[in-house]
Amino acid sequence: MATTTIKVSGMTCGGCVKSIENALNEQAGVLRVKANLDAGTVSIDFDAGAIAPAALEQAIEKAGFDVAA
Ligand code: 9UX
Repeated sequence: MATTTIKVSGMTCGGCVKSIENALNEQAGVLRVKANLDAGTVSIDFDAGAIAPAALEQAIEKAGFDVAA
């Protein structure tokens, strides 16, 4: 298992948090998602053999949020 923390901009309310968590939880290989609204970060536990970190970022962007560098 791997863990990554991604900085997300545009995550400004509890609804945003839910949207991002839902988008990530839909991805095969994602085990656990925890978004931190105050910090603007999303921490994700995932199976590195099943999904690449870039795909996690793409799922966030597809949900309408920007991933910070
Ligand atoms: Mo609340 Mo977050 O309307 O986009 S869901 S700001």
